[in-house]
Amino acid sequence: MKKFESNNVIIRYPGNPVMSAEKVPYDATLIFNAGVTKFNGKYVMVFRNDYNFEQSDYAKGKNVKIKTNIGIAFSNDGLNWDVKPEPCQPVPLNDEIRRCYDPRLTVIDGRCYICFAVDTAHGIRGGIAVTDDFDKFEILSLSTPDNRNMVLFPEKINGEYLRLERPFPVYGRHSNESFDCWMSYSPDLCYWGKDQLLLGAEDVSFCNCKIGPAAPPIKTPQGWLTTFHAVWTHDDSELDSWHGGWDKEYLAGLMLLDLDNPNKIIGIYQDPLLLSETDHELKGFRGSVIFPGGMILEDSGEVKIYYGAADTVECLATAHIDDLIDLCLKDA
Ligand code: BMA
Repeated sequence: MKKFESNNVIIRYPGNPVMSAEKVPYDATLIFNAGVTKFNGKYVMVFRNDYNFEQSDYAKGKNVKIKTNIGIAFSNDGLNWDVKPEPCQPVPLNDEIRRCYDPRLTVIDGRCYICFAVDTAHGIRGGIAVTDDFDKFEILSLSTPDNRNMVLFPEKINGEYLRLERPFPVYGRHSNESFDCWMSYSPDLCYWGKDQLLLGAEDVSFCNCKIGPAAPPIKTPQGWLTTFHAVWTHDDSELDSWHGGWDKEYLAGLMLLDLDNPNKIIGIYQDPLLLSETDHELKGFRGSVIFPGGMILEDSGEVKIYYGAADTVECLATAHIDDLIDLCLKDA
């Protein structure tokens, strides 16, 4: 891969990470890949917590059994967070549904929708639930395997709900992990169809593996602005990790979709928007992983981008909305 740098319109929050295991009042090891939104006047963060192990277990050769739950935090400023004393479980776990992770939040018409992945006995499924209080969740849909990284648009477009998603067609693509960004439509958030390819992995210069959605899109007068994740596999070198053998760098890309027809990409920034450069990003459970899960447009024009770093902590970077749009349109 050509040598890239995060674009200089991006400013990392000096107080990073905004969320980490130390701030969580229950068993917690890795806090990452959070969904973040504004709901009822507060910032809400719903994060993935992998626990029941620690870094030294790998050095000791212990049989690591990772458990996962979903934590919730609230904030008045998007920077300082109060974590709810107990984690939650948006989907009841059982012999079939074994783990829920990577939550993403979208507020539509005053209700908060949460997309998530679940590991099941029969494959990875993407789900959507709705909540009004982050206590009770109503499951609206669970896809067939294998699909995940679902994110919802914050309003109906031409009378339909839309989501971005990432199926993993292991038999149909030319390599084992060449996966793309798709979209589908729904009249009611339960039934999904009219599936369309949005962006192929081969069209992203900083990807030699797979891509998929990242944070849910935000609306701007110029179009739907959205991040995506892209993976570059380093066949020639190993990246920092707790478990060894890690070679996948996760980078964040940026694109702008047509307001009325989001299946049309108006502009895509040709370089990565954000890639691992700080210690929080380069070193951890899986170093060099950046995974945006929440993007908030403030009235000032500031965009807050929340991203999981090294599958270990949750970080924040900001940029001005006009600069982000310019990046998408400069090569259009
Ligand atoms: C993916 C998911 C993400 C994670 C990434 C890097 O397959 O598990 O949650 O951030 O790998 O480990």
